[in-house]
Amino acid sequence: MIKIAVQKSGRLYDESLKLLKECGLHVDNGMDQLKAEVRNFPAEVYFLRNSDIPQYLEDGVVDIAIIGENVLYEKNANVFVLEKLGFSKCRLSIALPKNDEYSGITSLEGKKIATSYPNTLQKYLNEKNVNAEIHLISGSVEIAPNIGLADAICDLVSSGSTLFKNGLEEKDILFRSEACIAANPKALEDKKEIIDEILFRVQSVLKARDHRYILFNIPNHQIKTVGKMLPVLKSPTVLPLLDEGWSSMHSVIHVDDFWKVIRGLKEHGAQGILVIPVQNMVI
Ligand code: PRT
Repeated sequence: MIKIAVQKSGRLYDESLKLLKECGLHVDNGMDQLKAEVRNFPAEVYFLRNSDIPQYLEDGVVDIAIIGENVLYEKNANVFVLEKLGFSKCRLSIALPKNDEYSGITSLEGKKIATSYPNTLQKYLNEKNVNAEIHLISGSVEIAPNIGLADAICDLVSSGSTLFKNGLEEKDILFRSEACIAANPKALEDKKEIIDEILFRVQSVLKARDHRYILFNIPNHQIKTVGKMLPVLKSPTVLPLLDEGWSSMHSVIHVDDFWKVIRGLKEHGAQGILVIPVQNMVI
């Protein structure tokens, strides 16, 4: 039995449960439940506060967790990051009122900085040999300069709209973060097989999200040329059509190549191009 922690409610909750579901884990979670059984896998899911997860993970109360890297770094948790998950991307940044002078972190020498991330900020200030006063706030950090509580803030930014609404400007990035799967070091040894199984499923789901299955009809004389344009896993599948002189080609492409490939296919006479999401990808 493996114990998996996810955030109880908040920004990581939906994507975490979606990922577990796509990995084939059916979580029986009801409202306000702290713990849920997984019906078809030897696992229990614990719904915890994001900020508490690093400690539970380090203490071995849970074996693995879906958590923001920023929280692990802040708590200096003795755990292993097994896989970055590509969601809840954000950055921990220094921001100042829009018209304030800033020519690097040394501009904050002797100033007051409000943050919920004192350890990460202190580490950064130490690296840069800057002495500044850290003012710890647990929420709504962005109002601190407006009410005279601090000269600058150090907070998470994703779209930047909160900073904008509060007349602040992002000046420096300390840390880039995204959701990840992290594990307790002892669980990695004791429950290696089951953790490997989860990781294998997660990786195949993540890979599939980045790829599309495409199929299209192509005149036979273009097969070789078009085949070279497809950045495929091995080699595209080619099947004859009933109509003489035409074939159907099938392939898997990375989303980053998508528009370039589609344009090329059309230029070479491809017709009836179908694009299908890939559910799982095992290479
Ligand atoms: O209560 P609990 O401890 O469970 O939750 P929490 O307060 O730590 O959680 P939550 O749900 O706010 O955030 C969970 C995780 O989401 C964080 O630890 C990050 O890893 C990640 N994340 C991604 C963010 C953001 N983006 C984000 N934008 N966490 C917070 N924010 C806040 C930021 O603090 C600021 O107030 O959103 C505001 C800025 O957003 P933009 O889009 O206006 O720039």
